[in-house]
Amino acid sequence: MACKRGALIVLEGVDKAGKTTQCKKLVQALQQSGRPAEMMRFPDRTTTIGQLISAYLEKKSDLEDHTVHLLFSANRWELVPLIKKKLEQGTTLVIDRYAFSGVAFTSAKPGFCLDWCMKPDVGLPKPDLVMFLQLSPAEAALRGQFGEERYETSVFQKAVQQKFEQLMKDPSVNWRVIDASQSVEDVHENIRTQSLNAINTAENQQLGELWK
Ligand code: Z5A
Repeated sequence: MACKRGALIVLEGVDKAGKTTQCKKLVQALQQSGRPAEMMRFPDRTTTIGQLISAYLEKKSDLEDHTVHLLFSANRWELVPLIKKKLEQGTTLVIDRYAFSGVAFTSAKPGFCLDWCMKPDVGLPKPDLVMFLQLSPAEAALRGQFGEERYETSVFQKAVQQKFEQLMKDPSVNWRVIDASQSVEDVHENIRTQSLNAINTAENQQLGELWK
């Protein structure tokens, strides 16, 4: 009998919402319950393309806005063969940011529309579940100051949040909004429950194509 595929689970959210913390906890919980699971993150700064992106985010280099958008997308596409292989092998992938961040961050810049920003990511493996970790700017501020990287200002983050809200209206994507203001454990419990449902459903479904 062919093995059941793993689920593609994405965590999105505003700055400091706890995405990385929760991705790690979810992978650990799934593994401890005997389910194969691994974490990935975008941008993946380890590849050649990822290093260009990393230098841009760290403000060590400047890139034209369309160019960097396409690089973020290319960074996802270069990992697609690995993503598909892992899912086919039955491993659930928990991904820290995906195409939704790509669209929300670029379309928050002047002169960009959602439609153009979505195009390069059309056809990527479609997540079985996208959880948006919701946190108010005031609560995020309690978790520390913004860092030094590009995009880490409250004005820009507010614009990004509005773009995420537009993206979440799309019924073709299985969105769940998670209250990220609760304790790490309470947020985890919510995420774990949603993820187990998605894993069970994905077992009997073909992997979809995003925005197609
Ligand atoms: N970007 C883009 O432009 N285009 C794209 O296509 C993609 C990304 C994929 C990558 O940043 C940047 O690239 C990002 C979007 C853009 N720019 N910004 N801004 P990154 O991935 O390297 O880093 P990040 O995603 O910005 O990380 P983050 O948002 O700052 O953090 P987080 O992962 O959401 O949170 P955390 O690291 O788990 O937790 C933050 C702190 O809060 C930490 O001290 C925790 O201990 C604490 N924490 C976490 N949960 C809680 C709870 N529940 N209560 C209290 N404290 C908590």
